[in-house]
Amino acid sequence: MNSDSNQILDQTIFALASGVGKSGIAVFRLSGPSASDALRALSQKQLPEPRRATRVQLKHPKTDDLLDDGLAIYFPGPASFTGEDVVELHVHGGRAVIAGITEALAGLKDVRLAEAGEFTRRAFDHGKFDLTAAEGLADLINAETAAQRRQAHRQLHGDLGLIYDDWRDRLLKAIALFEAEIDFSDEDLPPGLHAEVAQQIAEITEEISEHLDDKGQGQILREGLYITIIGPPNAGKSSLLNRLSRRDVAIVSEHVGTTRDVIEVHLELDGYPVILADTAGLREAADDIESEGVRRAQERAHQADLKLAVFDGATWPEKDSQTLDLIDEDTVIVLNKADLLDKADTEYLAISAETGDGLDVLLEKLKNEVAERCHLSASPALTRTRHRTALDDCLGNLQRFPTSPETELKAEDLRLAARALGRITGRVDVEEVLDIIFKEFCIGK
Ligand SMILES: Nc1nc2c(ncn2[C@@H]2O[C@H](COP(=O)(O)OP(=O)(O)OP(=O)(O)O)[C@@H](O)[C@H]2O)c(=O)[nH]1
Ligand SMILES: [Mg+2]
Repeated sequence: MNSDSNQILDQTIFALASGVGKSGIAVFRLSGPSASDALRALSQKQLPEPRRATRVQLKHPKTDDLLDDGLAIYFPGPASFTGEDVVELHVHGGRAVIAGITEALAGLKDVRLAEAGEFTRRAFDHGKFDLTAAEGLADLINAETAAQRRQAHRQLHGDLGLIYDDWRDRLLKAIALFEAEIDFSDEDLPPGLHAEVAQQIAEITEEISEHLDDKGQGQILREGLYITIIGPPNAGKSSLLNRLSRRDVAIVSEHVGTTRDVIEVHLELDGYPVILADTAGLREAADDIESEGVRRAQERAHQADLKLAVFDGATWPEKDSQTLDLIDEDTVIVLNKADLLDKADTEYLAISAETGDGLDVLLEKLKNEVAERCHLSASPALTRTRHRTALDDCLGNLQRFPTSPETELKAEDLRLAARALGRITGRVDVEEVLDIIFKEFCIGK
């Protein structure tokens, strides 16, 4: 996007806000100084009452051609989504209607098609919300499961931004105290200031560390939990993938070494998003292709949040070393082909991908494991690498603070830490420190 935002904000943008393709109703949204003029041009009438759905006939301003009969809503700025004048047109969702209105709007002076994310960008530019809320909005639109939706709502409503802003505010206050120490002689300042700054920095450091030490739950919930099925060839891994996804996705055969590529399916387990992957059977490969398959299987196993190791009940108690090597505390182990098992094994869960035996128990176990790894915690969770990177940066500076040798360097540590936090919510102006000094202290007398 062009960064010359002053010039950009003079322009009025529009876009089809509803999905593409035929639909009962389609919604166009316009935002900017000419939004109301555009509505007048198409409806050939005075503006409707603000925020009230009003029936209008929309005509092409040049040809007078009737485009559609629909509803218009006018939201005068700043009380609108973007903070600018906004107009919504609700029309019939036919291709020709949409094409006609698009063409009519694009032909108006100072009106152009919006770029991706531009409405939200304008809302941010007008202080409607911070960056984390904008990201929450994007997540809400992309949410596929109930838990993702809840997390996105929370972020959209500013819960996450509040935490980051609170740390930043407290940090700015600590900076103000610290700079006061530098700038003013001891007699002018209350005693114990130095200890107070150190104390506050220690508290913020502790809270950020805790927030970062979240095992990636929020991020896993946003992006999906990766479960990889591993095991020796022919154990029934592909059969299990098909069972769990209730689809015939992967080829199943009695041939040893059927699967070579990694096959992924997206599932929802108790509202949590899961990406389940089937992989090649682990063994000394017979050819180059299988060997590549085994390499990919191992790579996927290492990247997985959770592994599902499948042993073959027909050859039990044989356990191959390649699968054993990959098993760790993030692994659920099952014994497939329970129907062929000589005698029950009490150590592992026996299932049958063919008959469905034991699958409900396995599903229950998987749900618990998934919930543990991406459950919606009581406090808003870290959801993006962008936030994590900035928080790591902030924490690094805060941790350096106590050991930095000079006052000037210490002040710089704090300023960098505050700037890193500001990057998350989109508040980068550290000059605010000065305001705080004057507001809170009246040191200037
Ligand atoms: N009796 C019995 N046979 C099963 C069961 N599950 C799978 N099979 C059979 O076992 C054979 C291998 O199944 P697959 O699902 O292809 O096994 P795989 O682990 O994906 O095998 P590779 O892709 O070669 O590593 C097929 O003939 C399946 O029909 C089961 O629970 N019981
Ligand atoms: Mg397979």
